[in-house]
Amino acid sequence: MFNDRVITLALFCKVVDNYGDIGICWRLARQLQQEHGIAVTLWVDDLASFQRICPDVILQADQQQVAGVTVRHWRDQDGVFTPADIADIVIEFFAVDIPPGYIAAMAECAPRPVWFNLEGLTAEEWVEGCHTLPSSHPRLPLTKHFFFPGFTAKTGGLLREAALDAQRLHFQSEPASVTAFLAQLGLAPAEIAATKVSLFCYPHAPVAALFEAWQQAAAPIACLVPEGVASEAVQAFLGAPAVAGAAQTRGALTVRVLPFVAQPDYDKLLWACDLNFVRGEDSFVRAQWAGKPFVWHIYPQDDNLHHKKLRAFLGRYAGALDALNAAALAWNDAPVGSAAGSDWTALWTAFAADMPAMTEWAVDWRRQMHDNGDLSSNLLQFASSLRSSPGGK
Ligand code: TRH
Repeated sequence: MFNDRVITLALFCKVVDNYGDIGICWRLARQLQQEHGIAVTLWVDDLASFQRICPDVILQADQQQVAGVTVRHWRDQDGVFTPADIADIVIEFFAVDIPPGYIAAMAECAPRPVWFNLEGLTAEEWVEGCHTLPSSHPRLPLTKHFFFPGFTAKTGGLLREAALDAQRLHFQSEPASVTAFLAQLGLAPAEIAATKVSLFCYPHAPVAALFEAWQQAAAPIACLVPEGVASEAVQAFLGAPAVAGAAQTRGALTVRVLPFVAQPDYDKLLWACDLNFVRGEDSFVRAQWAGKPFVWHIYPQDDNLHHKKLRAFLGRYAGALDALNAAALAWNDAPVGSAAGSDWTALWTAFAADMPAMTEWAVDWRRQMHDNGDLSSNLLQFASSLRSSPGGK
């Protein structure tokens, strides 16, 4: 237990590849502060990337308050810390190396802080066996616990704010607000009436081939691409720079470049679209809470390890949805073995026909994920159990 005082928590996040991982850490930090009243300090090494998803961030500040969270610019591994500087709960995201001085001060605390390595999301089965396992520090009297997000009750679940469902239902129940939101992003009435697809992926996705297929589609498609995403293919399609506001129609397809919006508006975009292409971890999870069909572009890893993770997820999610399975594999350049291969015209024809079934399943899946609780609450519950156990003092 934490003696009924305000709990302090430090979350260490290193940005990968421009802004990878800050999306998750920022969401987690805000939720811990807003819903659980925790005094959160988010240590982040790259403020410019952070500013992209949270425009309030000031680039020059070593320390600042953003939405109730203390943000510290994590410049290097130096720094001298005393036990008074150490939070009750310390989270390293994705096994980042916390500054040695901070760890040394952790060992001097009484009681010692609860220390987590919060891992990346994967649907692989081994996760259930490793979730919450302890790992002793080789030299210091400290124990770190692994905490895995995941898709089953034997994992930490997925990040989800308590008010998310209500916000989505409210937004979707007022068609006029949906139309106003899309119009404010620049969509023309014909695009609002079309099948709307948001597109967020890594640069190597086969976007040009997909655009080619969509031009031949049976019904109009409006593809909404945030600025900076798939720029090369988008620019080629537009025949002009891929800047926010640019749009072009060819055949059945209109491609429109949107401004890169702040996180809450990105949710609205997912809720307003009929289909979402998402990537990495946070947008992937948000698409699941949206309860709409989605295609996941997984972050590439050495030795195609990501294909294994992709298949593990599709094994849980795609079930009998063959068209979704085939499109997701082709989108990630994973060996397919189906007749369609990566013929996007064939893939899209099958996909479009299956969209009603996918939509139904997406809602069912969302309910199942709900039943696992939410990651922040699960993590705090576990932290509290560690504090109150005899070995946790
Ligand atoms: O940033 P990502 O590419 O994240 C990834 C994953 O964490 C991956 O596992 C990791 O290893 C890799 O980084 C390095 O994609 P992700 O997780 O979807 O985060 C993107 C964030 O951007 C998400 O919080 C949604 C947000 N976003 C906006 O706020 N506005 C937008 O317009 C768009 C397109 C996204």
